[in-house]
Parts: sequence; structure tokens; C-alpha cells
Amino acid sequence: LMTEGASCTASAWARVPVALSATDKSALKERIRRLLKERGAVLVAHYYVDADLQDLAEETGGCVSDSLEMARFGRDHAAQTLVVSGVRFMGETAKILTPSKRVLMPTLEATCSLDVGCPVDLFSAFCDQHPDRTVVVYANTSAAVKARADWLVTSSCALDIVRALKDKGHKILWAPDRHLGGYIQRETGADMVFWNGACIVHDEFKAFELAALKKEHPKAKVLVHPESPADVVRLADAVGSTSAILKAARELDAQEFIVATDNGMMHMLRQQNPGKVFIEAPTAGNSATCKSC
Ligand code: CIZ
Repeated sequence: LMTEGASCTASAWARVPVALSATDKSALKERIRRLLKERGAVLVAHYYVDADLQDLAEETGGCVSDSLEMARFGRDHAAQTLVVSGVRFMGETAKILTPSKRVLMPTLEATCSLDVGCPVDLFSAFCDQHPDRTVVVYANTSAAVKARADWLVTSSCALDIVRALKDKGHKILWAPDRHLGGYIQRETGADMVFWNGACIVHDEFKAFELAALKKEHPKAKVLVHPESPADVVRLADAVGSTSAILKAARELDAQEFIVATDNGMMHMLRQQNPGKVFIEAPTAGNSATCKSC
């Protein structure tokens, strides 16, 4: 849908100039609006994607949300075609929830480092080494890895599910994010073994630099996604999923926030909280912008 005509391949998509002029951008947006309407499609976008795509999804009656809500929205919407603006596992999740609908993605080359770092054959062998453990996997995995698991969780419900399993005496095998797994283990005390994966963006947040930034902004509250390293999580005023971070920003009594999650989230944080200031938490690299997301 988004690569109609001559530019129908992912490599062609990759050649689209990054910095469009305002006129070109508005023509492209208009074309997307028209095509969505003509083809009875709805655009669902993740909080992490480009601000323009988030705006387009909202303006055209689609949604901007986390991966599970994207899939639920697509399932419940009248449209028979879902255009998923996000990484590959998000399109797969939408298809799993609504197999009868057509799911399109701008490019299948937009992958998630957690998903790519957990190939199903190796993961399956890891599970086979721990037959006594209940397998719990995070949403950021392929459909094949999900199929090998006993439970599938998002960062919004992971704590509750693992706590309930622990209370029933289960030992857990967790994949793929070792930081999120470690956070769940610390919070629940569950017996867990981990797949050794990490999100390339969240893994980059640095505690030493974050502590220094906190000193420069003593009134700022720190919001951290639990895919971040433990020493970064320890500095947080609120830890949680994308939806939990948005909720904390709306409800915490502060005007200034330091945010440790993908930079795409800044758009929704600023939209929902006019007047509040959001500062990116420091990373080892240039910024917390996942090129794939
Ligand atoms: O499930 C999602 O959408 C992701 C990737 C993160 C989150 O915290 O919502």
C-alpha cells in the first residue's frame, strides 16, 4: 500500500530520501490518506515510530499504541486491511489476532533486535535443556518463538503473569530480554533462567551519565522502560511499559521528566502533556532512536 507502483520493494523503500521537503511530505501524506480510504485500510502505529506516522494514524481514524493494543484495535476495526507501522513482530501479532485480515507493512526489513536475537531453532534447543520450566516469552519475538512458549506477555502484564506462575510453584524460562527478565525476577522473586537478549536501544542507557543529568535537573522525575539495564532502572521514579510511562508522565507531580525509552515516545509524551518538559536519558551512542522502529 505504501510502496505502490514502481517502488514496491523494501530496497526501493530504503532509497526514499530521509529529509523530505514540506511539500513532498504533505503530498506523500495525502497519497497515503487517499490509498487508505480507497482500499478500506486502517493505519495502526507504534509509539516508537516517526511522529509523522503517528499523526497520520490518528488523523485517519487509526491508532497509536503499544503492540498488543495495535493488534486489538486492528481486530476490532471494520477495515479488512491493516497497515502496521512498526517492526515485524508487530505485524505478526496483528495477524495472529486476526488471521482473516490482510496485514501490510511498509517494509519487512524493520526488525526488532530482540526478535532477531532469538532464532527459533536455538531457542527451542534452550527450552529442551530446561524441560522442568514454564516458558514465558515477551511480545518482541517471532510467531515461531511464541508458538514454542507456554505464555506470551507484554511489558504491561509480565509482572502479574510471572507472579501468578510463581505462586503456583512454576519455575520460569524467560526470553528474550535479559534486562526485562532481571527486573521481573527482582520484583517477583521467581526462579528464572534467561535467554541472553537485549534491545539495542534500551541497552544503551547509562546510569553514571543519568545520575549526572539528574543532578542538573533535581526536580525532574525519571521514567524508565524495564528493557534498560538494572543500574538505570534503579535510578527511576517510575518503571514500566510504554503505556505505564505515559500514565506516569500524566499523573506524577512534576513538570520535568527524564525519559529512558525509545525516542519515538517523546512525541506522544509531549502531545499528552503540553507545558511539561521531556529530556532524553543519556546513551552511549548518539541517541535512543532505533533506526528500525
Ligand atoms: O509491546 C510493546 O509495544 C513494546 C515493544 C513495548 C511496551 O512497553 O509497550
